[in-house]
Amino acid sequence: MIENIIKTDYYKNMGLGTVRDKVMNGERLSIEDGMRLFECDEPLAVGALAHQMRTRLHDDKAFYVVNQHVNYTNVCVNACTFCAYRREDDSQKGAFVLSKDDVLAKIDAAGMTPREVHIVGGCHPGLPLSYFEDMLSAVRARLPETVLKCFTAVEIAHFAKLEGIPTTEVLARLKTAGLNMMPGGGAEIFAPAVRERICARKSDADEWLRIHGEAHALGLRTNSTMLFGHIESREDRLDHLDRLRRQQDESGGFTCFIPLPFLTENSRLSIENPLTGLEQLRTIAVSRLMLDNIPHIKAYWVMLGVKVAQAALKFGADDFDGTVVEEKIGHEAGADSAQAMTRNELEGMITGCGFRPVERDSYFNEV
Ligand code: V47
Ligand code: SF4
Repeated sequence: MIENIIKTDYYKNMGLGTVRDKVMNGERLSIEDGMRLFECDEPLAVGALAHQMRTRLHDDKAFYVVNQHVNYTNVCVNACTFCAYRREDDSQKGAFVLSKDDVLAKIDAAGMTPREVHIVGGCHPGLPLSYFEDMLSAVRARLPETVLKCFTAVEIAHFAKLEGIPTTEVLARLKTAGLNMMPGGGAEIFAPAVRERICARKSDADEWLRIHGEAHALGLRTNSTMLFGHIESREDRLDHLDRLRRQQDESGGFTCFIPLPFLTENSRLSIENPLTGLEQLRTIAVSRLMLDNIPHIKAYWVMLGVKVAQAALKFGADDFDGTVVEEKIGHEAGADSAQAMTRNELEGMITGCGFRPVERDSYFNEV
């Protein structure tokens, strides 16, 4: 069916004939091609091209993982204007810092053996690197087979600054303590003028990308993200995707890309035009088409909501993320999705829109 749609002169008539041919031949799209896709009057045409590419890569599979998220603190020195999760200091209402035992208790309370534990938090001013090494060693002892996907590049930069050591040393020490992989958070939008207004204090694009390159050189795979639908332009999104693609050409360790739509509740960042569902889907499709060297696109149901995440599987995404267990960052910002999903629920969501559910590990090996 999809073959019939994209065989027609339809694309030529919309000025997308060359873009269509490049996608069909597996050639790289330019930033100008990306802009044509953003400006095309028909989002379904863009979605069909992205669907063609995801089908070529992954057939009718839609991946999911049995995982658990743990947030160790919400106290953060960075004060990003979009963030509803952050607290100023330990005394502010709702502030928390988990001890190593608290983290273990959350893992025990979930009552399962996750294939992946995703641990991230704010950039707390008083937690030494040894706190994170102890936490990782303890979780590793409790879950010997689980992939520990922890700490964004922004946190790694923060630990290095507090300790007065290079980020490569932080990564090496955390790897020794049990770290297997890094999540993709903190990338936001790379364009400096936007970064200045949404997350002025934290790592800039060069630092974020450099740390991912360092992790890749150490044999740690990482993920990547983009926070969109706030004050950035479509040009900024394409610049972001292009920078990720160039980093991947150099260091090759990105496993997946996660487009995160901005959720507005409890945020200090006010925006004029809230994202439509269609613009979310179009951005996911353009991401699939631009990122020809990143194998997977995650439809993160927590931030997108289950229904948009399901539709995203037809707009280039191939992964539904996971069981999650407890989520704070999106829910503080008004996410109306559940906190957790069971394996059966995830499989039902996937089969419900015509895809084949495939359980995976963090590296996308089928299990
Ligand atoms: O870096 C913060 C984003 C990210 C808001 O690597 C917001 O597998 C929307 O990176 N509206 C953290 N987004 C989440 C993240 C992630 C999630 C799931 C899987 C993986 C992975 C990574 O959440 C932050 C920021 O970009 N965020 N506030 C908000 N109001
Ligand atoms: Fe801190 Fe992350 Fe929130 Fe920024 S997004 S204020 S770095 S917790």
